[in-house]
Amino acid sequence: GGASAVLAFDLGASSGRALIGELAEEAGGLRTLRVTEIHRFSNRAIHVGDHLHWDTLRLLHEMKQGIRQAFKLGYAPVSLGIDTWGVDFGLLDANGELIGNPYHYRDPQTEGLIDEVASLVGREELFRQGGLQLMAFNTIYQLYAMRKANSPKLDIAKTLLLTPDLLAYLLTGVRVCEFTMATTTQLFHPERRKWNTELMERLGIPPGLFLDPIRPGTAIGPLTPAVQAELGVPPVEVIAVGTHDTESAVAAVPAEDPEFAYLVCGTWSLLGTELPGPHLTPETMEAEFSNEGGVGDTYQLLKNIMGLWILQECKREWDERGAEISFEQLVAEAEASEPFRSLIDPDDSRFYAPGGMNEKVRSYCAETGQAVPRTEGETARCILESLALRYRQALELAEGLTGRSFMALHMVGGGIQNKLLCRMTADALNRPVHAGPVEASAIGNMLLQLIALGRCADLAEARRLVAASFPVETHRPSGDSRRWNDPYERFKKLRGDRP
Ligand code: ADP
Ligand code: LRH
Repeated sequence: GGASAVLAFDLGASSGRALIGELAEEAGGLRTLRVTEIHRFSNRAIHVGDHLHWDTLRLLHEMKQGIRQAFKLGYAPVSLGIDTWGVDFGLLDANGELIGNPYHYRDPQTEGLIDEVASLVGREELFRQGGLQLMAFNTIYQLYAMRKANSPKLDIAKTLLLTPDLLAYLLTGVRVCEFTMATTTQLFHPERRKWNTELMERLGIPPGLFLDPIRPGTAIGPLTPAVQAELGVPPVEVIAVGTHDTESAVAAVPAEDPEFAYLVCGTWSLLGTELPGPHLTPETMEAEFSNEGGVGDTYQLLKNIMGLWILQECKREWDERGAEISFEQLVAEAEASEPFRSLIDPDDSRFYAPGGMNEKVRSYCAETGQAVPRTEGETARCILESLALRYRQALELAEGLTGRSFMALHMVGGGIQNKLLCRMTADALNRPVHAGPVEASAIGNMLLQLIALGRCADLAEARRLVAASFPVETHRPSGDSRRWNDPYERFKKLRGDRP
């Protein structure tokens, strides 16, 4: 323990966790990062009336428990960092108080708004000026929805804080806007590298809400005296890391080749590659890829894929019916089920909203003239094979856009605990999959703290530290990956011409 520990809070859409990172000197001067999980809590959407919200105050409470626990266990972290899912935000009033409960990005308020905003601004302009795949959850549509609903919250709001900045504010009293999260709003101009105030004005979004972005790796301030007193802890420094979880995860990919391909695999699947700047060609727009600001002056060219959300939701239903089936069991049952019996397009919009997921999978299969999954195992197999095929398509698109050829795929995130999915991906791609680390977002979060504290020079050194510290499991294609070619053709047909 002692003076070198840092604390990372990684909040995903399904769970939040607190992890301690400690730099250790090994024999021969090799440094490694030792990571210990000290607190974990569930996170989910709360239905209130017609809306879906995050339980922000409970998240704050759980973070406080994490800080308390870090000191109770004797780690005495010198700093802490927070990374979360993208796009969501809270609004502060003139007295600095949080206005209402922040919306969950799956709130139905943004339905149909991509087309509406596109008819005002033009699709090409929206992409060129925002850099992102046009997805209904992007902050721009959430704010436009509030404006359309004449939300009084928007009228009294003085400052908008994206989720990690909001949580940091509740702990420090300091308001900042961290760059990587700013780039998930679609209101940040990727070429000018500043807020797109003209676009905000056109849509009735008050530009005054937005603070100038700060670089990942900037100190925010210490815990407030009130928080210190409540928890009985010293003034730990809060550092703005790569506060978008996806960017923290990419920072922790232990790749040697700078032109690597990655898949951040959790609730969402983000497949992409790292570039020095945004890639805003018409082809990129057509392929529906995003340009998200990363740490270390990078831009991430990536595709947002619906991901394990679909399986998570099916499991939630089975659990609620009393089946209480673990992910391990589900994976075993999927493995024992017939291959390629039915496929879905994971990015079909019906899978986006929570609830009724089993029925949605069945109806998708029935409507497309396929066998309908009958068991948990068949359902899981259908979802996992479909995801692996979607990863192949996204990887091929990324190669087409960048002219790069990827010899392998790095997979990180909670989803790699599903080794069946890793093996399926290796087979579908007919390329090796390097899986690890699982807790990439939390580790990337720690790396940015270490850089800010001067204990690690830069992103390249940070990635070498990850490579030296965590095992990576390589899944090689099984040799009969040709079996995946016909299903891939079937899969592409299901998606029609869509990229
Ligand atoms: P997020 O950060 O978006 O909340 P995670 O990166 O924690 O998501 O990944 C959660 C996903 O990981 C779950 O939806 C589940 O599919 C998968 N997962 C978690 N634990 C296991 C496990 N033991 N075996 C297989 N899959 C798992
Ligand atoms: C993954 C993620 C992803 C999207 C979504 C809202 O956790 O951050 O990059 O932005 O959540």
